[in-house]
Amino acid sequence: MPESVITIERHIFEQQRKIPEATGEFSVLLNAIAFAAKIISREVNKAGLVEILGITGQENVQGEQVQFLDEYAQNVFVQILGKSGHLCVMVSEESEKLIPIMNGYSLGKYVLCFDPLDGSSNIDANVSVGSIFGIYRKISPDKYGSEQDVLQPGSRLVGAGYVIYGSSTMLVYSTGQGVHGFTLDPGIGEFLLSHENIQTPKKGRIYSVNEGNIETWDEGIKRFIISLKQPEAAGSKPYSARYIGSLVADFHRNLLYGGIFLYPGDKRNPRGKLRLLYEAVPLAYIVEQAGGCASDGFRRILDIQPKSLHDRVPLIIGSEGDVKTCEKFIRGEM
Ligand code: FBP
Repeated sequence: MPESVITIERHIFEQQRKIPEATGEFSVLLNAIAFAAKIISREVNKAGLVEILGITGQENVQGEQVQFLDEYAQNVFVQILGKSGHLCVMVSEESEKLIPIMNGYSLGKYVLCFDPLDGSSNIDANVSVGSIFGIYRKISPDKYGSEQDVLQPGSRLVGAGYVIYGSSTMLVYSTGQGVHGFTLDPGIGEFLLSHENIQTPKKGRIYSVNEGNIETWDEGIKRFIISLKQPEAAGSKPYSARYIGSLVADFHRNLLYGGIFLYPGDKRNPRGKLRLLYEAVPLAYIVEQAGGCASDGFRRILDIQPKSLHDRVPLIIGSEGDVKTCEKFIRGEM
């Protein structure tokens, strides 16, 4: 076995060793997330073959149709992470209320915010989907976790990441010591280190936005997107438009190649569509660790104080140079 083969378990353990006061609890939690991702990946990969495509007929707290795979992924996270013994409470895109730890299972000092299956409206078309997660430390004195423990600004995260279920399944995470990507080798069922210390280019060549909404955008965003199409403004040749409509897939591509993803607020939804706690914040943590930026056009995403579990936030995320330029257009400075 070549020395360079590093499993995610070993990597997490080596990261832990760099923190003298670490107890190992956090490592167990991260490994539980990797285990949940393997199970979800197995179902996603064979989705076309088994009765798991399509909708349940239920609507979630966002008013969206719940896909069978959404429900499946939600249950996998709740069962595996809820029984890990290291969480005091969870919040998910698929649950209106806080998810308490099941009776009979020990409580831990961490809080998990997650989107079990992001981009799920793309599943039936076999388009890449993902899971997103963010981890905080418990801050409230109560035995059981509470809203106070969940409604913390992203700057208090102790770790975050996402899983992309695409041509291969990858788990990308950070605990504040760089961003590392692991590819699942289905043959041995192991996440192996494939992208160490990911750094995103300072400026990209790609922009990702649903231009179908252009008529409802503010002037600043409109002018920014138009500027990316004008070679003289874009610095040489125009930026390329790439939009999958699956946040994790769009984010992951831009993280590796450089570029900017936008889901701005608009006249219909001034707060945009994406959720702060379990979509924008974990990805903002990752992009900043990789040398990029994330803002709502005016504020750093990680500085925003959440007010409720399912807050929405305009999201502008990606290469530093592109996000900063976009902010200038939004503020009318360009
Ligand atoms: P969920 O599937 O988790 O609700 O995610 C929302 C999402 O599908 C993102 O993945 C994606 O970036 C966005 O909505 C696409 O929205 P739109 O179809 O309005 O462009």
